[in-house]
Amino acid sequence: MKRILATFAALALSASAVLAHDFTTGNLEIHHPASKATLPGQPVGGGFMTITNKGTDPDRLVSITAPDVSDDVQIHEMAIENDVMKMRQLPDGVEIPAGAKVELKSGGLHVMFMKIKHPFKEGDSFKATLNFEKAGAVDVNFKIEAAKPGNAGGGEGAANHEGHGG
Ligand SMILES: [Cu+2]
Repeated sequence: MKRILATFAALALSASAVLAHDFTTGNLEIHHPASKATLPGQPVGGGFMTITNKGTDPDRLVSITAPDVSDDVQIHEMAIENDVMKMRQLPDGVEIPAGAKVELKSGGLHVMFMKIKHPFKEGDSFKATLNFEKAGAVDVNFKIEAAKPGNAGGGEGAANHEGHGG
């Protein structure tokens, strides 16, 4: 009986996960891939999401493709070097340790869509494929949100991206 109840709970959870804009593959759960509307002339767009690894083996987000919006999608991290906040590309991608939740967000790890083919407009969305070392390719949808959300730090992240010429 306990087992049946647990199954029902899992079903209910996965149903609500769909509404919350989540994508699942094997042991990986990709929560709410989102981008931000770009400012006029802004050549790059940021990408944010949370990846949870429910498995017992680590995996790795190796690369991302999104040919509708960019031919060069990179994985970046923000790091402080000599008191200056800098972005640097992670050519090997991001490790998703077993049991861990890895957050890609403003001011930290993030996806960068270089030389975007058209401006990102709030309310739009675009397709992308996340390529994991073990889980393989996962198709997701990035929702484009307002450029400056009400929370502190969001505007700062957008400003940092703006100055990111390559
Ligand atoms: Cu960046």
